[in-house]
Amino acid sequence: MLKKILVANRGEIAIRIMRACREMGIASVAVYSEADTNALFAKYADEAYCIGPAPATQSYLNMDAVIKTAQDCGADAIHPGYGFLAENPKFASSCEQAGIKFIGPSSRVLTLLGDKVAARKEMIKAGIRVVPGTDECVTEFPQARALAKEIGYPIIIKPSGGGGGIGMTIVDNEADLAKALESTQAIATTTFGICDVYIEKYLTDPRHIEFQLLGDSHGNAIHLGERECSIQRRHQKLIEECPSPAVTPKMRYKMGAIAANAARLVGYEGAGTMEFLFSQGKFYFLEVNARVQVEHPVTEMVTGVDIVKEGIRIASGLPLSLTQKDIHISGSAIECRINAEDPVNDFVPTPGKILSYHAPGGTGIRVDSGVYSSYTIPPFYDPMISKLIVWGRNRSETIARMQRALYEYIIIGPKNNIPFHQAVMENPRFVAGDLGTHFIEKETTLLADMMVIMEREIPLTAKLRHRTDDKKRIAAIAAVAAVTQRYAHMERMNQAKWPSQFPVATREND
Ligand code: MV4
Repeated sequence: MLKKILVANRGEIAIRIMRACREMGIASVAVYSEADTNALFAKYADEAYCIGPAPATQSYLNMDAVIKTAQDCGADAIHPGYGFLAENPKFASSCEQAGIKFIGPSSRVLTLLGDKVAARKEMIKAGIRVVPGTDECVTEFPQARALAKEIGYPIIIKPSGGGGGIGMTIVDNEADLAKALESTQAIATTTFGICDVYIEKYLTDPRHIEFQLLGDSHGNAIHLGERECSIQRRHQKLIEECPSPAVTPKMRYKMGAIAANAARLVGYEGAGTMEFLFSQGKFYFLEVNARVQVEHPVTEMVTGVDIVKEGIRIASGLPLSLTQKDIHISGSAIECRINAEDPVNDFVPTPGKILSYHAPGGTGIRVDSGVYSSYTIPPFYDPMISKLIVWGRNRSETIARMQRALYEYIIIGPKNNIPFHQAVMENPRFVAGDLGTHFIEKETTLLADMMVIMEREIPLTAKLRHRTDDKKRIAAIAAVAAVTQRYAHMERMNQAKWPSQFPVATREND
């Protein structure tokens, strides 16, 4: 088993990984930027080292600094979490060369899956249905015109070096094709350093469904069911759930086996996800996310499997602790990403100081976060405050419980998207499980619904104002302190005794 893991990430996922380390008796090391000196993850770790200034390019993305820190402190592995260096084949191979275990797939597999055209070909070989489209990347206009005509409009042009939706262009007709091809190639070059693009048939408002996979170094691979991630905005997922309301046990059994088989074929090691578009009862392969994902907890809640621990076991060279037969889906789980962003002002990020904080609790609640009361959310990184994950025996119990948890959640300071989540949890289409990737654009009443919800009942936050309003609390403490000091002084002077009726500042008089 690995003995000491350096976590090359920040925030809630860094803590998530260190929690797994602690349960497994593995020492944890944090690396942090100058902006994260007071972050919870840097305190939670057994050791913590500052590796550079706030911008990620000078800290969390600095491969040499991360690897050197691991060598200096004697870590035998690096866990990359998600984002930053997680799917970087160059980083994985640098770790391999430095004799440090990269917790995730090999650099060979990362290279293969990072090239979306190559990944498509590999999945076709494994017998997986892909969206109708091109087998090779497209460079010249005449070639693109012929292929688009064959596929049929609308089509979508995607950068081969990308993924996650960045730089994709939808084209409705041949007249727009030349310009779209040129601009997508330009974006691909500037964003990913590779000008290669490919063309797919554009599916209108499909569902986004992904399978959680685990593969080990002994040739075993299993799936942990699917997640539905259709509620997203500008390629940012906001709500995820497991299982998908659209997937039957039979479909899960069949598609899961196909996905796990493909993972086995490519020699996939660690935790990963296979993304599909789901349209008219059919799955179409999109891409593989070769990392642990933000939304992995919903799968953990319904399967009971600790995905991060399994990833660490796999990286230690151990076989999976489970077979496919051990995996059972029990109940339903939903995750709401609680972000520091203003939902009534086009979701602009609102980093800043958390003046008061109280997370929900009780049956079926899990909160993964990296914040605390008085912590300042820095403006340099993504503005996620926490992930609120709720489990229930069935989807309606989960929704009711999520509504209850959102009611309990108190975050004073930065504006946040809790009202947005409250509006979605009451939305009839959401409650019916009628989801699609264009859900937020189509549900045009969400903004007005938020306003109604914010006015409707006195929130717990308001009822607890005397506890959560910093100015009021400080005034109350100051009043008590002033009186205490005065009597202490009088006692010292032996001029007075403590009165039996001690004057206490009340809630109303401060
Ligand atoms: C698509 C698609 C429709 N048809 N591919 C977005 C995330 C990335 N993993 C793949 N994405 C999509 N791929 C085909 N063939 C729709 C999306 C998509 C999307 C695309 C462009 C702009 C916004 C989008 C929002 C959700 C899904």
